[in-house]
Amino acid sequence: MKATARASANIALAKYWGKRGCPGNYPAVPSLSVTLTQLTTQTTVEFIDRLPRDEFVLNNVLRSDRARDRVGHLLDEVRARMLRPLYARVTSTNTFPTASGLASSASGFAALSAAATKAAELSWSNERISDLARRASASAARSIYGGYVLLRAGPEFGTKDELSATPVFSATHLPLVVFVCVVTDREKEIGSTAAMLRTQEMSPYYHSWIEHAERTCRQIQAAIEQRDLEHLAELVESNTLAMHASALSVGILYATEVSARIVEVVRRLRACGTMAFFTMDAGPHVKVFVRPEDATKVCLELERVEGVLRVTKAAISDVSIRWESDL
Ligand code: 2P0
Repeated sequence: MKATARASANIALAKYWGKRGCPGNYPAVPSLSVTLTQLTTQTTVEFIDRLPRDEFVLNNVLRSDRARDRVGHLLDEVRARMLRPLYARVTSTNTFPTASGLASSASGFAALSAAATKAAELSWSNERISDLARRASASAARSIYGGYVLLRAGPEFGTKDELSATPVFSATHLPLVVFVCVVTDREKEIGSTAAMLRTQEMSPYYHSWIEHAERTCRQIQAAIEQRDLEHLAELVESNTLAMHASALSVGILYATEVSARIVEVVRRLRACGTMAFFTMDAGPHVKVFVRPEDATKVCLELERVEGVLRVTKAAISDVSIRWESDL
């Protein structure tokens, strides 16, 4: 009753920001992401006889806080399907630093969902594992698959239906290099779950954001299909700026002056004919997408920006979940 799985982080080109009112963690908007090479979480789940409660060790630290409770809730869903439910020891390691500019909840809950269902000897499909991951953290549903991955919005009214992500294009359909520009080592002050809830409760722009997100996600998928990088660049930037504007309207400012400087560099590169575009998540770090042939030149420019601490390079991976036998 033990299994190990590894899952990759992802970055959304069309953002998930906002939840449906019904229980079950259904997103209010569709989102579309790319799965990244190298930046992974590896998780081992072992269901153990007579363990008095779930244990969660993250990056060699035993956790007894909200992180452990979130892991426990996901395990409860798995236990509900086990003939003999047991508590589990969960050991998880990120292959990227916690302050690397990438949230680890997507790869973390994806690896946990894969490892937990296998350890419980449930032969679940990827769709069902993706649905399980989504209930814990919606972006984790996308990290079950490689390439370009779509997660639809949840139904508007109460439901218990499955909602899983779907791979829509392979990495080779439109290969891009991603630079994660890390601008601070400080933990963010407000996490994405709390921030998106505050946005949906209080922002005067929330309904505009929902409309914009639905439209731009559709257009982003079409631009990827047509390999239309110019249009894709405009749409991805518009989508992330609208998400940040909705958060800003309730007093949440994630971008810093360093983020703004990176955005300026990306705009200058594009104005001078180098295809580059940016996106930002619930933090000040900026992710920059470029063609593989422009990667070296763009990396030098990004590393030179005042205040940038590190630039991590990744590509799009066609695989996300790897099992112990493949590691
Ligand atoms: C995304 N983010 O699409 C967006 C963009 C942050 C900004 O998905 O509440 O940790 O656990 O479902 O998945 C981060 O949100 O939120 C996120 P919950 P999650 O990548």
